Amino acid sequence: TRLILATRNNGKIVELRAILADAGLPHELVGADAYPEVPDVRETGVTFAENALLKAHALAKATGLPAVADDSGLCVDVLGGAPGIFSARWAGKHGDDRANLELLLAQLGDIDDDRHRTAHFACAAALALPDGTERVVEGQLRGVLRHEPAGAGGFGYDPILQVEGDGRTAAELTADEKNAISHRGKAFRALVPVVRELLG
Ligand code: ITT
Ligand code: NA
Repeated sequence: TRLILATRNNGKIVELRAILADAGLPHELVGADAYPEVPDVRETGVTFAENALLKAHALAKATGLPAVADDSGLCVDVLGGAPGIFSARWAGKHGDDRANLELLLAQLGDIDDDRHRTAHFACAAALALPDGTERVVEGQLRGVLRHEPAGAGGFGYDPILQVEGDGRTAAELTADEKNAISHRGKAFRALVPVVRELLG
């Protein structure tokens, strides 16, 4: 059966296909771009979980098919958890990854002590069925924010998050290495048994 990936972020789609395939999920995965007539939902939630559920329900309701969604972001401790749910448009324009991370580095500019540059990526993975059934689980990846971007892999803020317990940024990991430890890998691997239980 078909499972909709309720996202238009290509970086996420690439990772989700690999994570869900590696977890042995047998479903045919179709991105939201296959349903251009379905309008993007307004992300009015105040948590990652609420926004992930909004996105999953919108696609499930509109298509009559089960849908999974990802809401994610970077939470910086010294900024009280910001950018958080506003990560995709921190510098103003939605999805401008380069501007977003440059602004964040500028905001942390004069903080030299790594103990004050701690942060984590967070991901909420939601499943919604057309009948309104819903489940949501979360994952995190902790690290320290570098002063300069490094690495060409991944997307978003990956070049500036140095992964805890590893010397490298998330953008310096291979795709498989990132998925094995990432917020998204953790959340969606936790969602897989739920998908199996509800969809068979
Ligand atoms: P959809 O709503 O269509 O899924 P989006 O990009 O708008 O796409 P979000 O609202 O969840 O999705 O915003 C996620 C942002 O958080 C993303 O644009 C990145 O800036 C950041 N982010 C999320 N996961 C990340 C990761 O694994 N590595 C680096 N940055 C990440
Ligand atoms: Na969001």
